[in-house]
Amino acid sequence: MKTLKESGLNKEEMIQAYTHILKGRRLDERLWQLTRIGKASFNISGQGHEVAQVAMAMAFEPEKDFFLPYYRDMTACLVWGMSAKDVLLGSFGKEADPSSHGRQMPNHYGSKKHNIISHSSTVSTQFPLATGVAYSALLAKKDFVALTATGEGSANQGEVQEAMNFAGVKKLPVIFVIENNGYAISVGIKEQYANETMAMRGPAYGFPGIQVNGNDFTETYLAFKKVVADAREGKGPALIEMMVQRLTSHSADDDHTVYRSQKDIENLKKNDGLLVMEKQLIEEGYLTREEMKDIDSRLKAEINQATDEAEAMADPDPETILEQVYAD
Ligand SMILES: Cc1ncc(C[n+]2csc(CCOP(=O)(O)OP(=O)(O)O)c2C)c(N)n1
Ligand SMILES: [Mg+2]
Repeated sequence: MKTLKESGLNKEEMIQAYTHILKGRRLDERLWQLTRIGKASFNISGQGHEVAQVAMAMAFEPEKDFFLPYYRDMTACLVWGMSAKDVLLGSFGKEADPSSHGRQMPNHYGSKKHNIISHSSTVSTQFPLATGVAYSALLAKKDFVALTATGEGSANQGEVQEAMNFAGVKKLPVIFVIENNGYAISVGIKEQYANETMAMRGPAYGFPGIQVNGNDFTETYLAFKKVVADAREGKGPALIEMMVQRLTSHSADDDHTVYRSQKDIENLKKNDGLLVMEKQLIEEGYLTREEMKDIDSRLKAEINQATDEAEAMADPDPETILEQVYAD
């Protein structure tokens, strides 16, 4: 593992990174609770992906770069500018939900204001869109970069290969990410792909493919810093495979104890990226346990308030159901 200091981030930025990671975890726990008390229809968690997602997103410039996330990317969307309330509005299906005005399922994050382009439930369809966004940067001679992510199972969809191939041919400023958590719902990686790593598919399309330990904040952050700088300079795309863990069931609608042993689940929890990061922060003198507790209390209060505010907002009017869905 690399030290946090090696990231080159200053103390304030590192505490900001930790705050995003913890906020992602606490907000996801709230979304999960809402499904259990029947107030939200669905949730799909990024628990175990948060460290990697924050390291990834912090390497971009959200004011000008575009993010085309997948359903587990809530924590990265927080770094990109979405608020806890924005996320909660989507889970409650409210008219003010910035992702789809309550028309889409929860967790299909989007925000016009924050350059986040919402995706379809058909996995990986965001990949060709990201290639298109990057192509527009080239045609308009702008220096923004597109970022898109998907899971390792979904990376086997045909359009992922098409998107990466075209981006390679045109040397487009797009970073493709595979968040490899070892499972596609209940299917393990041995049944998903035969190549040794997912990262090795990058060179097959003519650009770098890098595998990182997603629990290693610095390794992940530095890998992204390099490929984002290269993409901005016109050197073309990159593929980054982040090795992460899915600490929960696939979604609120399945039970992973049916296809994972109790021992496997316990081992995952022991290697939880949040705990790894907390240990590093203490050892390297960024934060004390007390200071972490204060941040946690502040985040819990913020999320409680955001929950109350979002819940009190108006539901969509059934008469307007086709608005916000189709272009006029
Ligand atoms: C084209 C398509 N096939 C199947 C599904 C159903 N589905 C949704 S998520 C998922 C598993 C995806 O696994 P992975 O890509 O590894 O991502 P993870 O959920 O593990 O992050 C499947 C099969 C879908 N939404 N779209
Ligand atoms: Mg997976």
